[in-house]
Amino acid sequence: MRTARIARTTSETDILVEIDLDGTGAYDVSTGIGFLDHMIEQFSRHSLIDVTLKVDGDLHVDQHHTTEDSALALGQAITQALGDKAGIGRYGTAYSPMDETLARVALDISGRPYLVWNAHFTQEKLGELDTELIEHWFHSVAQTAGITLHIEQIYGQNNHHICEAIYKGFARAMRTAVEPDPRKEGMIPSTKGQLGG
Ligand SMILES: [Mn+2]
Repeated sequence: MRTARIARTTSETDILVEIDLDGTGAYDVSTGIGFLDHMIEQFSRHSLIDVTLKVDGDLHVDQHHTTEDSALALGQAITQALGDKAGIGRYGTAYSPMDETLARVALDISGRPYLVWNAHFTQEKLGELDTELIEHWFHSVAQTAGITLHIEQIYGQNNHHICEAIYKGFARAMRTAVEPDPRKEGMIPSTKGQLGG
């Protein structure tokens, strides 16, 4: 079973995350930030990874800890559920259109965390979410999931579309990367013999 459950409590946030990499895209997300919930729900639905994510964070301070820790915990769960990564596709790429916007996401579950971010928001907020935290969310998930993650907004104007196209592209690229490849039959997809970084 490629599942994981992480409970993580700090002085800033109290988090529970459960995932099933071989799910159906069923989700139960509540971070206290509506727009962030909407994005993580898109991630689940389009990756087919089941995601339960409950965050009780210090939103009276600001949204930083809640946003960051939701991504750190989700990434940690992905790492735990993948185990030794035997038999997975490892790489994923998606072009993600949404109305006037086109985003591209390319990733490698390499064990080497890296974020290349080439997207720009022209609004300070999407709903209640500070848009500067979106890049930070992807940086954080890349760190704990061990993903080399390249995200590009090729074009687009509407900030909601830009953000949603990126999350959906990330979801579809992750779906490809975590999917078992029957031709690999339990092989570690690296000539190094490991994908631990
Ligand atoms: Mn939307």
